[in-house]
Amino acid sequence: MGQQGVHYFPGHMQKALRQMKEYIKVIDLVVEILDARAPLSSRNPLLDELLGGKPRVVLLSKSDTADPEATQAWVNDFKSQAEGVLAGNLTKGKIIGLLKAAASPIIAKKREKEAKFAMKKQPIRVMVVGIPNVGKSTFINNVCGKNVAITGNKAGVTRAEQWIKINEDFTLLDTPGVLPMNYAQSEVAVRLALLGSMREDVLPTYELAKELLRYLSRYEHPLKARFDLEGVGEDYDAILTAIAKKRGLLDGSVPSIEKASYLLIKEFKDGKLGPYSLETPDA
Ligand SMILES: Nc1nc2c(ncn2[C@@H]2O[C@H](COP(=O)(O)OP(=O)(O)OP(=O)(O)O)[C@@H](O)[C@H]2O)c(=O)[nH]1
Ligand SMILES: [Mg+2]
Repeated sequence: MGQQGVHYFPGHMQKALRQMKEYIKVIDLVVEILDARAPLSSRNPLLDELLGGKPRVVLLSKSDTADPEATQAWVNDFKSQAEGVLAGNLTKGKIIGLLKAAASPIIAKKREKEAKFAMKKQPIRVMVVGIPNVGKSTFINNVCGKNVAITGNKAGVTRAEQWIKINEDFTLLDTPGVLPMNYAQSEVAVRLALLGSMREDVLPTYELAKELLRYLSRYEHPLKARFDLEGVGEDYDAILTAIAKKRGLLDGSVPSIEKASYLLIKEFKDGKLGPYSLETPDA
């Protein structure tokens, strides 16, 4: 991998950051969503700056696709940095109870103030932030109990902010995913490409697949069952060739390492390979 950093900052992100700077003034709570498979790489220091001292709940999304031990370690790790830390599968189960519990001190404070000044009860305003594809819109749909925000497994689905009133306690603000401007460490960009949070062409597909295999090699037999890799060994080309054979991915009559690389990355992104993480707090 080259030593050069990666620069990637589309115009809509610049605009989103500007608008979030305005909205933050009226926000009571920030929910920062990070991908549980790489919470550190999916943190955006630009957002840190912008959010200042606002109360924050960190939510590790896609925990169903991450190594449960690593996720638990991350939850403990983030506890000192936020009002609350949650982890979950945003496509299943009910998140609203968790959000309520995490936000209850903030709601109580607001109610106290409203009572003191005989003001009408207002929902707290919650801004949902994070880099692209971590599940911001999915979180909002989950809390809302119906599909009000568009979602999709690629970066940049949400292009503009959207307020959504949930109930008398919550109004949520969906925001477009924003990435840091530069990645001094291209390793971070590689992880984000593997999560589908960044354009994939930071590296050629084959190189990216090899990086993924390197991450997975921390786990015992990570792909054996899924791709029938009995006796294939640890050589990356041999693994990719076996995957190509298993799935009938050919170039003419030859197993295609390129197509296998693409498939492997896609399945990881979709969380189909198994619960594997790219980062642990102790690494
Ligand atoms: N397995 C799994 N998939 C999830 C989870 N949360 C979100 N997804 C999927 O991840 C993809 C991205 O979700 P979105 O909600 O569109 O992400 P976003 O953060 O709003 O993305 P942008 O609008 O592009 O910034 C979708 O395919 C979701 O179905 C989760 O907890 N588990
Ligand atoms: Mg979105």
